[in-house]
Amino acid sequence: MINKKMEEALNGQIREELYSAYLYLSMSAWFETINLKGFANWMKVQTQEELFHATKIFDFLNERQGTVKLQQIDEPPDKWDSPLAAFESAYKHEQHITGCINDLVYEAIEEKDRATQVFLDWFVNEQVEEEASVDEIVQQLKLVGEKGQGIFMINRELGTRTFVPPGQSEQST
Ligand code: OFO
Repeated sequence: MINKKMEEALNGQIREELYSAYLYLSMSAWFETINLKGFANWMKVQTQEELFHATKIFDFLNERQGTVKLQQIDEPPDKWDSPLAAFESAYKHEQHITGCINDLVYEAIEEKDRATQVFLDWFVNEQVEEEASVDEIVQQLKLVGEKGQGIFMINRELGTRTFVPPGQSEQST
């Protein structure tokens, strides 16, 4: 059975993951308003990834006879200055999430909760992918600049992304 301190920390992480989903869904909506449907698609798939992360912790807490307590989720921003600004902000957010996961690992070590440590390994690896996939798009956007054909090429490529539950197949980005 999971202890109360760890349970509380994991419930906090469910909120973080649901906020990530909310943030990327908001970015998807914004990309729709500027007619970059490929970017909007990428963000919608990212939303599904985040819901998967939240649900994975939800299931783990239940499995460890913990209690899931869903918390209030903040309202995300609803516009950005440019596609690059949105992806830079997504990258910053992923770095924040990596920090949250690392803090959870340190807490699990402190609590001598070996099962949670092993569980969190998946998230540690996932964050490496999360940061890398967002950074790749940031770099592409910097390369092509804010306007012109380059943006539409990236838009086309991002439009092909589909949701594959993490760990079940190849990278979905
Ligand atoms: Fe984007 O990795 Fe979860 O939050």
